[in-house]
Amino acid sequence: MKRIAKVVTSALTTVIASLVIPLSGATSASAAVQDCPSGAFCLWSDANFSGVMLVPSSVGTGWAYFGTRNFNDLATSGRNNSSAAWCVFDDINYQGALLAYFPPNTQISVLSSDLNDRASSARVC
Ligand SMILES: [Ca+2]
Repeated sequence: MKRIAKVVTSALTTVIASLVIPLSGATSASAAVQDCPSGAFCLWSDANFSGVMLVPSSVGTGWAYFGTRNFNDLATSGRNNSSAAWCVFDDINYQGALLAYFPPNTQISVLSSDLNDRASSARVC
């Protein structure tokens, strides 16, 4: 009986440990420029690559409307880790003013106040 209890306790400990690891991983995430994957183009809602991060390159060579991820008119900083240039636009479907141009492997830590919180789409350009 004692041996069975020990095996059950051990199994429960393993299950609990496997439940705790994903939770702690999710809560420890904090946005930083290093979070932008290699080869990706990334935008953040706040200055200096902080706040919520959106990765327009994750859907291909363009993201036509940031509102699909509740990121419309929020971008404040960006990092281009890709070998292609990326352009950020004021309106959906790559329309409106060109707010920012990111040559390959460049970053903007804070968009100027007249361009901040306006981006609605981005694509390779
Ligand atoms: Ca906009």
